Amino acid sequence: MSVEFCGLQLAHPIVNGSGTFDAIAARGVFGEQLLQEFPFAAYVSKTITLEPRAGNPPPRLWETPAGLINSIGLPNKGLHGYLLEDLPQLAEITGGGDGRAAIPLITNVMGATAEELARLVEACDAQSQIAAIELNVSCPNVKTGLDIGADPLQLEQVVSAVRGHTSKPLIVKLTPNTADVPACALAAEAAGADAVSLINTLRATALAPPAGRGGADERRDRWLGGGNGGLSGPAIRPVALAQVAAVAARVTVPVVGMGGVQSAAHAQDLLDVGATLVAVGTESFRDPATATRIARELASSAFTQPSASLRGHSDDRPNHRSEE
Ligand code: RRO
Repeated sequence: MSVEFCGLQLAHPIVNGSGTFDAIAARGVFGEQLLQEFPFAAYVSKTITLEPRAGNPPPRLWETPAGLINSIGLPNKGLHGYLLEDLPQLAEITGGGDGRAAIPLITNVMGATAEELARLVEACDAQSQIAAIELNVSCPNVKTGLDIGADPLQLEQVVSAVRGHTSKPLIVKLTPNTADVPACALAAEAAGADAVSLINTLRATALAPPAGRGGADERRDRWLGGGNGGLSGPAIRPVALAQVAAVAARVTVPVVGMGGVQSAAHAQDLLDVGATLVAVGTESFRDPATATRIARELASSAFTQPSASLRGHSDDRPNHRSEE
């Protein structure tokens, strides 16, 4: 069941979505049991930025009937704090030893400019405990205000600018909030990305309950302190499946698929449309052992690597597009 991903040998194809499993907090709760039975075949850190960030004001979460809107706002200790405080702990958790295999550690970074991202990537490249780097390109460009990853041209420029700063595998986490996700995936690949991951959360919002003042002109406030947020969970699974299928049909680099995965069948769907790895996200908040269960179920079922014919078997192939 082991899987090769960007030169890394993984025990199985299930990883975590960045920011959805705090391994340091989990170790505090589950102790050594977490190390003995780590749920993921590779561990992706939450997003770090150059400078520390406090994150968005509360409320940060809103539950929907089949999902979760978050507006966390990437609170983090900044690069220096991550390297000094978190990385040694994460390296201990994922480092193996005592009969345990090492779990590759992937650090997720975000910057508002190519220069910021290049500094983050270079700093991660110097750390032997970090196996790979994931670029979160959902950040608004400081000049245009548009998400860096939403525009293929801008994405290609940014990935090209950081590519030379690391020899480690570079994964580009694509945004789903754009017109042509496969075009963005192709741009990332052309600029030297070793893999792409998708989907991040879908832009969403929620209104606060009416204050009860009444009247047709009552202005409802946004519920989330940050205004808008991102929707995850089962509600987005069909969207994720469509976007992963569309991207996997176009790129040659491996694809990490995610979005609403709760079961081995959901993971298998993403593998069947061409994902090499599958990430579990929101479901880990409900049950932190979800990934362990899914990996076991996949191992005990007729799990197979997706065949080349399946990868190409999509209505998203270029020659199936109506405009071509
Ligand atoms: O921190 C967040 O609010 C956040 C990030 Br960086 C992200 O990439 N996706 C998301 O849903 N929330």
